[in-house]
Amino acid sequence: MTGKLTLFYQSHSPYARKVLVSAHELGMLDRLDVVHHETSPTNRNDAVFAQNPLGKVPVLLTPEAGALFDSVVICDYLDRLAGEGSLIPREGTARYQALRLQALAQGLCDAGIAVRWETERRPEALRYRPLAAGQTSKLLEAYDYLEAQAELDGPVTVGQIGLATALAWLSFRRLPDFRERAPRVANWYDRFNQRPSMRATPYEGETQD
Ligand SMILES: N[C@@H](CCC(=O)N[C@@H](CS)C(=O)NCC(=O)O)C(=O)O
Repeated sequence: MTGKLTLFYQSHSPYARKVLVSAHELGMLDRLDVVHHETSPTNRNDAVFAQNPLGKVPVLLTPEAGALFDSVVICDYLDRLAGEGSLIPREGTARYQALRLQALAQGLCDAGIAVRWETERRPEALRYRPLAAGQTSKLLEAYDYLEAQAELDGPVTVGQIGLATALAWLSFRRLPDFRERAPRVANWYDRFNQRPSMRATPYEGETQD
């Protein structure tokens, strides 16, 4: 297949950046038309809803499978299209390590977004502190888990990309820092962050609720 693929992207979305970094790592950047879209559950984007009933980015418009979402599915699609299964190992323990790490990275972003609702995005009178505290504890537990258990060396996987783009986003949004709590992870992140795929895709912009 040689046609272009359209990616509904957002320059401050960790999920969208995971997709773009994956495309970069797979050498597929020239296959993508990247179109920026602002999204928020309080600020409807009709063009995004037309492709994804959840109204979220990223979305990838493909010729044969229609509009694909979410980022997990899109990364799988790109990895298969590239043909080598390099970001998502096809078999064995390596496959499940990569997928588990991706799941953890998704959870970091989900929890981070939830914290931001309770600390910044929701009107002040509606913020609920116990929820912010509960979501923050997920971030901290995840940092401890990563520091103690994550296998971060070896070939680049979708799990590593997800983690790096999640950690970068948590820093970008000044959410609880991982550096002191997880110095081994921070060390890995600093090295990963130097990859051309990361350097080419910095976060910018504010959420428009
Ligand atoms: N699980 C989804 C999450 C996507 C997501 O939450 N995207 C945010 C941008 S960071 C969004 O579009 N939010 C709009 C909304 O929640 O309505 C994925 O991995 O792609």
